[in-house]
Amino acid sequence: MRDIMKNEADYKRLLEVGGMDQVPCLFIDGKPMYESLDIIDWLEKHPQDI
Ligand SMILES: N[C@@H](CCC(=O)N[C@@H](CS)C(=O)NCC(=O)O)C(=O)O
Repeated sequence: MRDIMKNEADYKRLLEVGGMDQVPCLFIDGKPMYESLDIIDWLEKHPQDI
């Protein structure tokens, strides 16, 4: 878990990789997923990865 309000490097990474600073964002194999409903759906389908 990263907090972009507390860690500038994480903030920059989110912007660079994802193109925007919207949260929440889940990185899956280095790729950003932004929408919370998509994130919840993915987490429910991959409980072993939490
Ligand atoms: N539709 C998005 C909305 C997320 C959202 O509004 N995030 C706010 C914080 S709660 C945000 O990151 N605002 C700054 C921005 O969009 O750059 C979701 O449900 O995940």
